[in-house]
Amino acid sequence: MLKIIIATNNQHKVEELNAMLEGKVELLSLKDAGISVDPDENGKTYAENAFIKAQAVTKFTNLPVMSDDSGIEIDELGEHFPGIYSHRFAVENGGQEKLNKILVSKHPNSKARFTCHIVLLNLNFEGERLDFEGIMEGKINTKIEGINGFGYDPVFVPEGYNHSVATLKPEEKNVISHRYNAVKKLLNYLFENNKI
Ligand code: ITT
Repeated sequence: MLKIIIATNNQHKVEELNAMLEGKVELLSLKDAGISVDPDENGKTYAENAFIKAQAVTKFTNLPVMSDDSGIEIDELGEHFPGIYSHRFAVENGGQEKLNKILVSKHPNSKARFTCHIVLLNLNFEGERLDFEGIMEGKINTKIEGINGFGYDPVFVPEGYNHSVATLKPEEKNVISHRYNAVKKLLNYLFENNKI
């Protein structure tokens, strides 16, 4: 089975990606591969940051490496914001739980979207780069809701739904999420190129 190292320190991402790729790709976490890196994500786009994270890991392995850079954009906060700063924005606002409370009280119903950008390096040859992006549209909730998922999930209501992502079971989130929409493109590519 095709082996790919996933260059993330976020265990939630590893679990979601594993569930989506199960049986098709053997995903190795940094921990599985015994690699420890925390590169400076100083890019200006999801794509740049995803490349920085994957590139940092290629130094330690000959296996293909994939990374996921993701974030939420909340229209009432400005264009593409917090976007690539989603993690930092939570830290600067006293942590994710505190920020989620602020968001539902100050920006209920604001249009919002999640984006996930996946970069896959060294699949067929050294230096090869492949990019896949997925989006999930929705809005900010009027209240904190649900305990599943992570990050902004308790405050994000996907288009066509009445409740937050955190109220969905993993198997329900994993067929509508921004991450799934990116992984779907990755899987199509791997299938069409006889890799899986
Ligand atoms: P790595 O860089 O090690 O992959 P990270 O958590 O720092 O881990 P990002 O830089 O991509 O990852 O930051 C993405 C942030 O956006 C993340 O911390 C979450 O707060 C949020 N986020 C991304 N995907 C999400 C999802 O599916 N549900 C809820 N929040 C999400």
